[in-house]
Amino acid sequence: MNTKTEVLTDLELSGIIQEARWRVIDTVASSRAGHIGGPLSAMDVLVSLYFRHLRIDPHNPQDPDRDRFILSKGHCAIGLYTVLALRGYFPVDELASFDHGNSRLQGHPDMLLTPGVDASTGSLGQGLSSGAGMALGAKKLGKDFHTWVMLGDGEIEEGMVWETVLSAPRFGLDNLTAIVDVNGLQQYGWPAGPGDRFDRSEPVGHVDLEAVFTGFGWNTISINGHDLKEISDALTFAQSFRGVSGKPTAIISNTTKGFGVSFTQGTYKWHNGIATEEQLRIAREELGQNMEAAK
Ligand SMILES: Cc1ncc(C[n+]2csc(CCOP(=O)(O)OP(=O)(O)O)c2C)c(N)n1
Repeated sequence: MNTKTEVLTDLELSGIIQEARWRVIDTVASSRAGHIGGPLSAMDVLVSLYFRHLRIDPHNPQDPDRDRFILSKGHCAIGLYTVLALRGYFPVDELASFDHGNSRLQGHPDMLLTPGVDASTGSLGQGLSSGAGMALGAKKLGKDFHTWVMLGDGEIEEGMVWETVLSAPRFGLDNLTAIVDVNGLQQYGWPAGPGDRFDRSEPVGHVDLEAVFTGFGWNTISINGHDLKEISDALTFAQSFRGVSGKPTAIISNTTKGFGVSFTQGTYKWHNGIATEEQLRIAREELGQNMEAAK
């Protein structure tokens, strides 16, 4: 397998991340569908994974020895598709077909359609157990690949997540890493309690996820999910545990929803949304995209 990944500087990686953020906003606007806030909060980690850490070959997406990646928060599909396209799994122009009826790029990832998608997701809460199954399969088959799963902090309210958090250490899955994208906001803010469903922009109470995962028997690392060095160190750390620690690893990635663009960041209102022409202009400028090349 060609696992060779070009060595990119942080500056080069930042350039890819900026372009990816722009393409998410632009694609969602032209397709008039998709999500913005979650893909943008996760983008630094997604690009770091695909351009620095995953052992993959975009020309051979079904290689049995490849690392696996599951985007458990499947509504952020446009973020994953953008990174897959930029990494060479399919032409970047194909992003324009996002969420069209006959497209390979559906609103939620479909492993049977899209090169590079390892699991179909979208019903929140299921990706970690699929990942644990893949990691267990690797152990049973004596394979050396690593399985990575990205979850949303809203998503982890689903009970099935915790069944896997409880059981993965028992199976010694040190080849499994869960990355929780903690952007502090869900679809309509943060649920506040009975009868209080919408328009909550602040989390209620604080869950110490580092203590919780550690208590369940995981290696746990907390990072700023927009800091390339912290991301890189955490992903390297997680990889280094494989075959050694006997424990799965959780990366608590603290991020800002909609990160990188002034009008999307820090608000649940851009969980999804269609940018106007004026907002597209602002986003393009703030993300440093060449005005001519971008349109
Ligand atoms: C089982 C299930 N329930 C509800 C939804 C609808 N839904 C889509 S996104 C979302 C909020 C998710 O929040 P979070 O996991 O924090 O994602 P992010 O903020 O990163 O977009 C919800 C409730 C779903 N996709 N699946």
